[in-house]
Amino acid sequence: MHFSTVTAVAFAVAPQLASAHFLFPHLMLNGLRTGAFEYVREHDFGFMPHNNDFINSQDFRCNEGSWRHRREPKTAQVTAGRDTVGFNLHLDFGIYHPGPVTIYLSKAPGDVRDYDGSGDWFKVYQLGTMMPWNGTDQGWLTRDKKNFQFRLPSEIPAGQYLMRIEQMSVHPPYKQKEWYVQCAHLNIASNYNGRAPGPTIRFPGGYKISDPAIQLDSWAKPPPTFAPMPGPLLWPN
Ligand SMILES: *[C@@H]1O[C@H](CO)[C@@H](O)[C@H](O)[C@H]1NC(C)=O
Ligand SMILES: [Cu+2]
Repeated sequence: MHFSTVTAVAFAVAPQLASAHFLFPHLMLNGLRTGAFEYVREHDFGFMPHNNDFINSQDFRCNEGSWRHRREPKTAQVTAGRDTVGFNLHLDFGIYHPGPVTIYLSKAPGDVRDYDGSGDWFKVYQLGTMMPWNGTDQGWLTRDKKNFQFRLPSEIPAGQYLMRIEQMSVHPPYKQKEWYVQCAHLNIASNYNGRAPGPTIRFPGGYKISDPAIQLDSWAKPPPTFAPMPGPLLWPN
């Protein structure tokens, strides 16, 4: 499904859906929004959310159908310690969904266009709630944001990488969540040759339903006052 088809259907069928759900087709590169799917691997799930079963699927890496789109995007040339990267939502919408946004990197054995994301992932970005947090949707720093950017750390070995963004929406009842993931293609120039980035996890397997982040109950009374982040510690740590 191509971007134009997705948006055309969204507007024709249910305009509110286009703003209620989302995808991340734009790589952000030094503050500039690149074209839709120019550097981002498309998938066949459009802007629709997955439920909690998704964390146990191989599609949790880069979303359903992304493998067959792997040769479509370009690979962005970037430099560790210098360039800022990230993702922007489709149509420049804000995310309108409370919940953490995390970004991971995984080094391809060779050409990232042939990499399925089955290797190790380390986390380089996360955004959660204000501290302290009063438990409301308004307290999420991710809410209403449309792009998520960070400076690439210097401590990344040179090579080609999948960069994966994930949002876990916490608004469904109790401990149910909605999941959104998308991957971009990076070729990272770097002089770093220190210890390997970590801690690392794999997808699936790296997340469990029992993880504190997923156990967050946004419908609890009284409301929660702390929202643990999904996944391991940030690199560098
Ligand atoms: C919770 O915090 C947010 C952000 O500061 C604020 O907008 C909202 O009014 C607060 N809500 C309550 C019920 O305290
Ligand atoms: Cu939703």
